[in-house]
Parts: sequence; C-alpha cells; structure tokens
Amino acid sequence: MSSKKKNLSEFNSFSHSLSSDTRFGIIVAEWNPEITDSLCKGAVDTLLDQGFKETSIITYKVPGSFELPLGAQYLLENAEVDAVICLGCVIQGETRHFEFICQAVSQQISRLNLDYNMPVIFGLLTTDNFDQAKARAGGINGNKGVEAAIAAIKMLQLRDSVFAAQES
Ligand code: DLZ
Repeated sequence: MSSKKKNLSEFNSFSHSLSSDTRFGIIVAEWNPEITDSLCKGAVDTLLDQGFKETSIITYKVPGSFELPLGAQYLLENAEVDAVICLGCVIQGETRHFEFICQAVSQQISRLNLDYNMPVIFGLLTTDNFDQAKARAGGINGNKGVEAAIAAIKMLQLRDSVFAAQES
C-alpha cells in the first residue's frame, strides 16, 4: 500500500503495559542531520509520551547509516538495553552507493534481531530526494522516528505476552 499521502505516525489509541524502566537504545546516523535529528526527536518524544523514563533512553551517533548495525551491536552487547532503534537517511545519488548502503543496513539489522533475539528497529529512510525525506521526518507523511519507537514498544509487548502465555 502506498504511503504517499498518508501520515503513518498517528497512534492516538495506542497503549502498552511495559515497565517505565524499559531501556531503549537509539543509534542515529550523522549523515543528513536535518532529517536524522528530527527522526531522533520523534522517537525520543514518543518514548517519553508513552511513559518511559528519560534516564532509560540512551542515544548515540554513528557517522553514517552504514555504521548503524555495528552501533546497535555495541549497545546490545554492552548497554543492557531491551530494544534498539536505528535511525538514518539514505538519499539516492548518481552512483550505486545508495543500493549498497540500504541493502547492507537492512540485512545486518535484520540479522541482529534474530541473533540477539531482541527488537532492533529499522528506522532508515531510503528516498529519491531530500523533500521525500523531509516529508517523512516530521512532515506531511509523519515521522518515521515516531513509528520506529512504536514498533519497538509493540515488539517488547509481544515478547512479554508470549513469555507470559508460556508461564501460565
Ligand atoms: C558515503 C555516504 C553517502 C554517499 N550517502 C549517505 C547517505 O545518503 N546517508 C547516510 O547515512 N550515509 C551516507 N554515506 C556514508 C556511509 O553511510 C558511511 O558512513 C561511509 O561509507 C563510511 O563507512
């Protein structure tokens, strides 16, 4: 389904039963900072709105989107996080750089999810141009950072539901 005209970041009726101490790591790429800073703000504001403590949200920057998976792995191994949110923005250029970065990042983030059995959220904008990215970083199409935070919460909620069902 096309998301061209739709704001995908409206979660009015969303609620969860996670502890406010749940720990979130956020890794943000420095490339296209106008976009990625806005994605990060969207993610952090959403986590705070959902009742998580500021001290339970840790944010680190990496040089570019290609470094997101390793940044996430550092947190998974060393920071006692429950979930990691990866945020970046890759804009199509004249060379094939775009394809290599997008493919590597999506594959490696997907791998981290399964290797660590923890939610590692793919909050990477992959757009044809800067305007498309702006529209999805607090513009007409919402904010992918908000959606990434909600995805992390939903996966942790799912984890708790499955564990609780097994114990009962
Ligand atoms: C090199 C590069 C290029 C051309 N474009 C982007 C981009 O649009 N978005 C992004 O996040 N990073 C870009 N990078 C940097 C790479 O992700 C990476 O940081 C470098 O290749 C160093 O490994």
